[in-house]
Amino acid sequence: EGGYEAFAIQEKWQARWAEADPFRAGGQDDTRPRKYVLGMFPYPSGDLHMGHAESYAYVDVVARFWRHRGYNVLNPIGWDSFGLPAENAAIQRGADPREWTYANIEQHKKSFRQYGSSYDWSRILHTSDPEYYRWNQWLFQRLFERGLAYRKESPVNWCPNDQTVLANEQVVDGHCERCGAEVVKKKLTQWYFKITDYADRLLDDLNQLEGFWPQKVIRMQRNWIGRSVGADIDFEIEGRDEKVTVFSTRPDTLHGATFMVVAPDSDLAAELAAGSSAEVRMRFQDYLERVQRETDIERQSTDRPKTGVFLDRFAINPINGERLPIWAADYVLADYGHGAVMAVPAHDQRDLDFARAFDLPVKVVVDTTAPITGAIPVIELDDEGVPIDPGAGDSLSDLDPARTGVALTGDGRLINSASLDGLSKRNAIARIIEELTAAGTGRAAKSYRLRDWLISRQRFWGTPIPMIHTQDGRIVPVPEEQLPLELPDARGLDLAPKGTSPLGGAREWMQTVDPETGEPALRDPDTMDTFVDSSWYFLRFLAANDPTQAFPSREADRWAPVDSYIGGVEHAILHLLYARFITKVLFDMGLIDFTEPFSSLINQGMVLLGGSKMSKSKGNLVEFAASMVDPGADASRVAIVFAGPVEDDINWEDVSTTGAQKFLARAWRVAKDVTSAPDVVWAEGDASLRRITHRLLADAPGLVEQTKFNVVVARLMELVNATRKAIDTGAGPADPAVREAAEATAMILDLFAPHTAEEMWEILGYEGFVGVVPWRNPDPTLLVEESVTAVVQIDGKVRATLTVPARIDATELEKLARADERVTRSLAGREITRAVVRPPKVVSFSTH
Ligand code: ANZ
Repeated sequence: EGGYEAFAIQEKWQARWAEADPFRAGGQDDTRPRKYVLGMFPYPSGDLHMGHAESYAYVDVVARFWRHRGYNVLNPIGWDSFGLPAENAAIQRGADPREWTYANIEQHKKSFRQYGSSYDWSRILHTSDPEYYRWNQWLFQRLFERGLAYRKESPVNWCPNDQTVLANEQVVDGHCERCGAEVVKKKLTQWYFKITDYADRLLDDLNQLEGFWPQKVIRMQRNWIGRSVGADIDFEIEGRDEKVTVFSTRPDTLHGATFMVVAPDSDLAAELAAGSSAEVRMRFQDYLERVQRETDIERQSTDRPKTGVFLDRFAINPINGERLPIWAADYVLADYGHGAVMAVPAHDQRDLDFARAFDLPVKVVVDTTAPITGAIPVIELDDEGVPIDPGAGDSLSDLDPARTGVALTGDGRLINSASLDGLSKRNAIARIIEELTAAGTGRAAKSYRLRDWLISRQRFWGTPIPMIHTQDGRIVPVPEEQLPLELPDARGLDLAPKGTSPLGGAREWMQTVDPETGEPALRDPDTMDTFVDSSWYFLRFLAANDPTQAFPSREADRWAPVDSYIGGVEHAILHLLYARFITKVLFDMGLIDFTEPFSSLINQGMVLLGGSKMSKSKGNLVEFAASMVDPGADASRVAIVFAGPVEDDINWEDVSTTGAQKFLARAWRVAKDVTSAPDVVWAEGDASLRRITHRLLADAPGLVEQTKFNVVVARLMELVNATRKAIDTGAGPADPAVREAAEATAMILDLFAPHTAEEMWEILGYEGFVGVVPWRNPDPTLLVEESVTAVVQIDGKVRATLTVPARIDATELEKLARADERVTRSLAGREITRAVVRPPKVVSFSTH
């Protein structure tokens, strides 16, 4: 349609917003309730594309919505600007990572302004600014004081491509989360944050997020933390003073233990082998070398043949004094539990596979055919969904695991277990823990999959670790008045990855003094994982320019936690777990009064082109910046939001930007055509158009809160079409209902196409910004639904009639019918065996 100049409208309103700054969050004197809306901050790479456009469109929908609903909204933007891509790009170009980073940030800022995002631009932060990262250093030192930051030597994940260590969370299926290279193990001394101290709270507090975070993310975090509940049991070892402790989730099966297995790469295994014959030592060495070449994934895979070495050493079962041969085998991992297990082949599949491979005894101690009264039957399923628990009807002798090769993992009654005989699994676990505790040979225990967070990196472009290594071997914090400890100039430094931090090559920078003795000392050459930067940035926005503190607690109490956090599901564990951890630490320090950082989380799907995720490396990218010119910011946003539910992936090929352009032109034209004055009474005019307008005013808030943004756009399209019809063939352009519809359209359209909405608002005769006008309350008299009469039949006879809404659904109608007093009276206690429901008019119950 002629006349609608998308690009000119866009530029006009951006200039006005830049001048008036209408989206700055209200200060302390602002008495409106608050909402903190935040999009996961971008990494300043050079390839902003439609995937980013999607995420930031949703952020703006939510921020604008709460403003219309009368809230004081904080919606800030910043950049996660340390990290490897900048460093790698700089190495390729022989440039300074700083220059590459800040040039990209400038480009991003321009794009976000062109997109019409309603940010509070006064709070911008970049994590690579010394004003920001000095507070990372402050945080590190606080964790250090609390014993939550420590150094240890252990086998770590090493990315041979990026030449740096990685946290467990950054290893995906054995590969580097960032570059895809296969990760290897290397023994190194590194800095860790003690996230494992918080494992229980990180797990238990997920319950609070139930219903507010996507189920999938909650499940992934639960699995990642991986808490198992059971017992630690101490075994004496012949010829060794100290006992060996094993962790078991099935201490009830202790009588069925027939051997012990230790992780070949544990200190314990080496020690046990060392105390054995020369031949055993040799065989163990060979085996160990072989195991060290295996990945954790290989070791945990259940379908490969079991391997191991008998160490010719023996453990004593604390419950019955039996001698158990000790083996080293790769299916036991050194860093889980205690790196040793009591093997119960009858009831554990891995142990059974091993026992069958090496001809070790199998002793059944749980009769899984015995019924457990009062227990809810649990049917375990294998990967294909087939029940693995041998069903009732079989007798125990038919199920002998030694013969069938299938371990009996189900519930049942204990046998061959002395005092435990006859008990169910659950009761037997409780009893054995009591007995072991009384004897001092065991205790209730938990085990976690979660490991401490390895935070040091051997790369340049990150926060320097604020610690000093003294000549006499102490490690002490850089004195606080010397913070920020700034990065040295990158020029003249060799940034090429070589396995040690480039900062080590900055001779002068490395030299410092021991703050206690004044003797020469060295700095720590490593930098922090950038996930440290992003673990608390949402708090820095509360006073992004405050040089005196990381964040003011008073502002945190006012604004945080974040009400709506929006971003990609790729952060389900990494960033979101770290931010939750640091939040709890800050709570324990008394700096904030909440324990979860993000009250609700929205994960958007991906934007695909040619079936795969847009990316520069794949060359399938529609550039964010280019989309601002064609089809324009508003049309891009509308097309993306309309393309489907928030959490679904979008195929860019299926997205209709022309459809969005046409819709926006139609909406604009409606505003143009309105001929009544702004002071028209909102209570008159075409009743059917009014009903459509008011239904949308009533429904849109709920739809937005349920993130059904695409439905709101569809309903807006309906409203624009209905208004067009009223103008052309109905009440005409002067009808008050037409103005009312056009105004409501502008106000709601602001969530998706703010430039067009502002333009409409101006055309409709208003001065201020539509972006800040309060939501119009729907007129309840226009929302009354039509009602109809429904009949309820029982066994073919009409027993009751009900007055119900015309749009009632089957479930609701059946519920009303069942609850009706005449119906219950006619049933006289008989049971309904069949219900046929045809909304809105018929419910038919049968009782036989
Ligand atoms: C005896 C037993 C009998 C076990 C039985 C299971 C079933 P989750 O649930 O993953 O925590 N285990 C303990 N430490 C291990 C390690 N470092 N590497 C490999 N396996 C290890 O598993 C806990 C169970 O895994 C423990 O309970 C132990 O085997 C084994 F019928 O102890 B069980």
